[in-house]
Amino acid sequence: MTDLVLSLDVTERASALRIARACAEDVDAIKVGYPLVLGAGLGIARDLADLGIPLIADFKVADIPNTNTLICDQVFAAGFSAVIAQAFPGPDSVVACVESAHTHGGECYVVAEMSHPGALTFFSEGVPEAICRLVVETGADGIIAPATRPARIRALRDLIGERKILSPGVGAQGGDPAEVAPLVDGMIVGRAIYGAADPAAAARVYAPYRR
Ligand code: O7E
Repeated sequence: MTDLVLSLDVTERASALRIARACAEDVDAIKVGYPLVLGAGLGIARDLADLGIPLIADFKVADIPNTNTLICDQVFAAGFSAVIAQAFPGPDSVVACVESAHTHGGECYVVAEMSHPGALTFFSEGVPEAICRLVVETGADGIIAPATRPARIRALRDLIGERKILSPGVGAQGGDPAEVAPLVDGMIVGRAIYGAADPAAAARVYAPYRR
């Protein structure tokens, strides 16, 4: 039904590699963000990519177009196959990420609405819908939408056509995989897997929802 994306938010290289190796058969991609890269260095991306699992760079890129290009080019040179960008800097900034991604044969996802309670302060009143329109206009590959609000995933799905939805918030944030899996292209799960005593067994809990 959906891909399982492991959000590998540990900060030590050895832990990251141990968990990734243990879960390699049971996840479809690994999302790496600031916690791991700041803790272990960007070289962790190459180590993880060598396991043969697609890597998503969660740097929520949000700068002027030139800087976005510089960031994304480094991301793809490091071994990632997708990058996540913020929409609020505007269409030219998103286009810079999309062009870098596509030049490198990768993908670019844009945050449409976040999963935590406070997200509704700014991701409200038509903003996620406007971001979805921007995603279509810029040729981005998909959006990030909240597993904590399945009704919002359904609403945003209608606006993005065939583009993909990756959805964080299953597990520790309370999102229900049975409800979310049929709605999205990838469920992003972090603490419920990497924080478990047996991460591989925790990842296999989601096996019934994987395509
Ligand atoms: O709650 P967890 O432990 O399952 O981790 C969820 C991960 O998804 C974590 O890295 C967090 O930073 C990220 N995330 C959200 O939880 N909510 C969002 O709205 C957006 C993200 C995110 O990763 O954005 C880009 C995909």
